[in-house]
Amino acid sequence: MPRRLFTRRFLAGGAAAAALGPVTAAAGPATPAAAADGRRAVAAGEVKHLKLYAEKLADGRRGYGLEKGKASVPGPLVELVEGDTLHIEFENTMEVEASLHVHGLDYDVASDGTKMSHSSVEPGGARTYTWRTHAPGRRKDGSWRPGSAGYWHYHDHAVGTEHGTGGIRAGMYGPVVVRRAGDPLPDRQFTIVFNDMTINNLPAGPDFRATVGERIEIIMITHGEYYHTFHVHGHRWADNRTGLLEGPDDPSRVIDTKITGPADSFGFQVVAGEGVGAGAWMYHCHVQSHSDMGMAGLLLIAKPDGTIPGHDGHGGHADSWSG
Ligand SMILES: [Cu+2]
Repeated sequence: MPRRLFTRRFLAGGAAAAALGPVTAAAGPATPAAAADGRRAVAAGEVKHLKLYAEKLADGRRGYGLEKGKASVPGPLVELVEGDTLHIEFENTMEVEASLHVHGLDYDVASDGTKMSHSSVEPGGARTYTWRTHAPGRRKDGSWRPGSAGYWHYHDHAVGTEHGTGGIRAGMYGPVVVRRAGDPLPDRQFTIVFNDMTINNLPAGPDFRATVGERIEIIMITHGEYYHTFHVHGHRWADNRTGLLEGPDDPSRVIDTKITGPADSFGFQVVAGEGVGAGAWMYHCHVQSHSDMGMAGLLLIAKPDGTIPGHDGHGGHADSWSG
């Protein structure tokens, strides 16, 4: 059952990508050649609108959704390019006060989404939250102002306690990607959230599917009470804003594990199976007791003919994805 819910989450995320960002490949079929086609983010200073519902799911989890009855954990992926503004018409369908609080973007305190700043929403109520983004540039004093680009996230800040601890624990969180003009666009995007001892509030890590050669983007967020070590098998990335090296002299450290704590987020792009080929490539928390408790899943990277070496498609984690 949780796997079914996860599948719905993935579709919702794809819909969000199509509605909000320049990336439409996230939800649709991608070809192995797509990673090499050089698609890049374009800055257009767009003003975008989104409807977002906070809902209680049938299984007791809570989440955000683009349509009523379609809430998911994690919530829909929000994608912007530096210079974009997003107005979110937020509706709280739940029996308790809820909110929407974002990391990394610009917003007035009225869009802070906390009880302490009086910007949460009562049961059955609605509120528009506005998120802005900006490109980097030089300040009048000569210092350099960073842009908004990055792998960020949003979450509830009101359910359960003054700080939304119960909402986050129940699944009220989601990914935000802000790109810089010229950033390469991915073929597929996967959101992985370490929340206490779960991944995406599931009893065992969800599996993700891609094809060798596709440019996949992983958005990694941490919530809850614990620190974790995120690790992917067979793939490495640069420990910088995009996960990609700028050139031969880029000093960014290349890694395949990253320590992450509550409310951290990062992301990166890799070419699926580059130099290692298709396979059932694990990703997991490398704190050993955490992986033993279920914090492990698979990147199922298929050959162009759809087969996955070393993976039994009739058992194990992949069942929810076949069919
Ligand atoms: Cu862990």
